[in-house]
Amino acid sequence: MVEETLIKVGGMSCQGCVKNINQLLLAMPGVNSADVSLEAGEAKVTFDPAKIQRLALLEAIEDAGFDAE
Ligand code: 9UX
Repeated sequence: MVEETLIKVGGMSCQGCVKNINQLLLAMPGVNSADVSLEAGEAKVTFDPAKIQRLALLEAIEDAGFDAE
């Protein structure tokens, strides 16, 4: 099962931030894909809800020093 969610991400200043967030999301078990946009200030993530919760995605982004909601 795959669920897609859109997360508002605040605090990204350059494409390095985008790359870092993309990589940290993809490294999480249960995450299938991550598409982070600096311009939109958003991350589109697909994940398996049986393996990971949306809240864990937000927490990982926040732990990296960004805002997520
Ligand atoms: Mo760019 Mo982001 O120099 O954490 S990587 S601001």
